[in-house]
Amino acid sequence: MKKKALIFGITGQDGSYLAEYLIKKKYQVHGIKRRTSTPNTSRIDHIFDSVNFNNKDLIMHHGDLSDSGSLYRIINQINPDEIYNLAAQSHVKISFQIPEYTSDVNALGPLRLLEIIRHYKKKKIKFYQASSSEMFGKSKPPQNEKTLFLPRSVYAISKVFAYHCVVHYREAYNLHACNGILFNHESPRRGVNFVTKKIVQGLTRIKNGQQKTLTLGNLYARRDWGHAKDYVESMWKILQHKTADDYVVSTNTSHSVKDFVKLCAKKLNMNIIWKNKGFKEIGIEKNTNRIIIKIDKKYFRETEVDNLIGDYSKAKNRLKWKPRYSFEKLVDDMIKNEF
Ligand code: NAP
Ligand code: G4F
Repeated sequence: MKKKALIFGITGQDGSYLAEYLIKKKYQVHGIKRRTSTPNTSRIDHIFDSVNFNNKDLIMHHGDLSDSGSLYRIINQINPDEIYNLAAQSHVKISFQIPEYTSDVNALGPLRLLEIIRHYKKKKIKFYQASSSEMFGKSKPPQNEKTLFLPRSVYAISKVFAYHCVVHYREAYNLHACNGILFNHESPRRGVNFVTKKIVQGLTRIKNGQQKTLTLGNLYARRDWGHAKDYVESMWKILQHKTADDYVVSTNTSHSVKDFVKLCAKKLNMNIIWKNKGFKEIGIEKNTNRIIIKIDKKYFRETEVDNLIGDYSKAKNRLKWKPRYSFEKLVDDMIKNEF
């Protein structure tokens, strides 16, 4: 009999890659879709029959992390072996605008799932929680599993709450519950309001004459960027280990937002000359002498996470996991998809 995996957040970047990965591993995959006024399944339409709402490998259900009844009904109906909770209000900047909603979904959502699993009688369900490097916040890099959480946004605070719930339910009720503390990971399927996708899409459009300027926020924040395809493999590996535990998943390198812009521009044969400082900083394209990069303070956060570099030694040693995509290969893959 096929193992059953239930993915919350299947319509998102990671959920879509994880669904593909688990289908290849011969799982029967179940996914949760929240109600939307227009279809939100574009990332999984190639593996999902949207007319019949399922196919034999991928079965979709309507549900919402803020609705306990739907979570209980779905888990009981499916009787899954593994649950991956990737669902979240995942945008850090937006969590400054909708803090209560962010907390409800990101903090109470996983708590609701853990409570249902705790009382579940049919089998021992393995649970994966999408924790985040944002939890480290102000802690100096490199960050590992022992680094102090010093969160800088309600998004990060909500993830810290969920992280501790996972550890608590593991210790108090012997649940096989694990945290993957994933550093930033991107792909062609990344949401358009995250900085990497915004840069790749913006510069490609400028190159093609479809857009004049790309307006960004803090160019000097540094992130440890990996590829989502590599990172979903770590999620599965985390749940297969006989001992439930928490793991950092990262590349152990960091680049600034400006580095990302420069590399992307170089790959598109655009030569940028930088002028001025602070909010007045601009990027001018040498060939056309036009300003193509501008800064707007509306894209800055009230509190920023300056530098993230993950030390993934534990995942490497125990799970035999390591990233395959370099920073450069990631940028190549994202650009390729724009043409
Ligand atoms: P994403 O593309 O924004 O996907 C989020 C998913 O959650 C979507 O499927 C979304 O559904 C769903 N969702 C949102 N609110 C929901 C609710 N109330 N009930 C049910 N589903 C809901 O995010 P991602 O980049 O794939 O990230 C996956 C998870 O990893 C998130 O929890 C994120 O916080 C975490 N994480 C991400 C990164 C990263 O760099 N990507 C790093 C560390 C941790 P819709 O499609 O309907 O919006
Ligand atoms: O792409 P971002 O919005 O990602 P951020 O805030 O690091 O969060 C992502 O990674 C987390 C893991 O550490 C996840 F938990 C979270 O769910 C999400 O996937 O911003 C990256 C950096 C920030 O420092 C931001 O200030 O880019 C800077 N930035 C500069 N200009 C911008 C922009 N960010 C966005 N979104 N848009 C800009 O125009």
